Amino acid sequence: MPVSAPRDDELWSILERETNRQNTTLQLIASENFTSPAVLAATGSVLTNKYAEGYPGRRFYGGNQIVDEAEELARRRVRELFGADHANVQPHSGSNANLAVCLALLEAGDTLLGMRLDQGGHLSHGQAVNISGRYYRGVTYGVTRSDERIDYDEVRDLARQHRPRLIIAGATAYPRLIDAAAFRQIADEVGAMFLFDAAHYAGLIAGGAYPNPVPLADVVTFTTHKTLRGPRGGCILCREEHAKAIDKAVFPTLQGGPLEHVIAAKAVAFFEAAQPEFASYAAQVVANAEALARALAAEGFRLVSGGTENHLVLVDLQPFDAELTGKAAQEVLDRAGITCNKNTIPYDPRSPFVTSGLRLGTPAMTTAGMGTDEMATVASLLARALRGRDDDGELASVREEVTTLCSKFTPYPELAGGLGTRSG
Ligand code: DSN
Repeated sequence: MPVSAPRDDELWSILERETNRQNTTLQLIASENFTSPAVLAATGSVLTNKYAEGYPGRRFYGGNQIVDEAEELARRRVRELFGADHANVQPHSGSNANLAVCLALLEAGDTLLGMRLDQGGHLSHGQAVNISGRYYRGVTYGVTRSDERIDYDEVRDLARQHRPRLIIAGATAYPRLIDAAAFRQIADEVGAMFLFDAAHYAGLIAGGAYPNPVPLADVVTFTTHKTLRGPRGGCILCREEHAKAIDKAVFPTLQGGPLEHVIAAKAVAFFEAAQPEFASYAAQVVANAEALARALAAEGFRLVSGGTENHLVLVDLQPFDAELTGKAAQEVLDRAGITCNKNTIPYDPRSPFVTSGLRLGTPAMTTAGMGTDEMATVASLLARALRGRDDDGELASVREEVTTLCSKFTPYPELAGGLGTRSG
């Protein structure tokens, strides 16, 4: 009897409405993207049915000959893409990837040095509320008040003072390039290992639009769903000397059965990122961010660090409107069909739940086909919505223009008429 199930209209209507939301509103969240139909198909494939604890050729269940090929393909492709000695493609997320690195390289109580969360770092880089700051001793560095760029002198001073076992570079809301060579030098000086968390930059690195940290770092982690445009998940690249410890930390220490359907989709994304068109995409993501930055500045917004060198801009709302918080701006923009997230800015006077900033990224809009001309339109729509935030008519008018713009840049036109797979 073939596999079947009763119709689930309740869930499928949710999926259809979310597809419609993604097709008809502007996606400016810097860590989001639109995967290809091939990535979607692999994620929804029969590989979801297979248990495969272990690694290719060394599994704890039978029937893994074909799954092994998929995981091996993903490992080979990602090693080649970034020029890495070793790859582990099993982490379910970026946080898991970072925790696995800590489990592999540190003992409980060891010190790690990472970037402050409220200045652009990440929870998993040693924040007190995260396991990385509970099981390990997290020390944090930040950006200068003057130019809002990473304060490498502070990183060096803290490294000398605290002698961390691991130094972490990488950020979620930092619009500038990170100097991996400077981190390597500091790590060498104090005898620390160096982890570069490239979650936000992996696609830019693969496309040649951001310096590759792999030759400089002991370990590089990243998520596959941001600029890299793959399925939601994590990945670890490391030097051969750390390979065994990393693999053991991912399985069996941290995770159980790997998500082989997601690993297959990662293999698809690595293949796509190796194509020449992906280099054009990565360059366009950065060009679009620069264009968006210029247009926002012309609208009266202040940009943290004065601009951008990557895929995102961090907007300080205070000079635009001293009363406008990041939280209120995010809510207003949602009503206007513009999706983004509130974000603390360096030395933010407001709490992380309120904030004085917005983080805006170009990866998704660039995938949808938008260029620098559209970035000027996006900045103008965003400014209009925020200026007219108490005027329902103005918000409705912006929303209509957003819909018109998105109708020319629809990420999933083939899904616009419905998903078509709901019946059993
Ligand atoms: N949640 C991701 C981001 O938005 O940057 C980081 O994990």
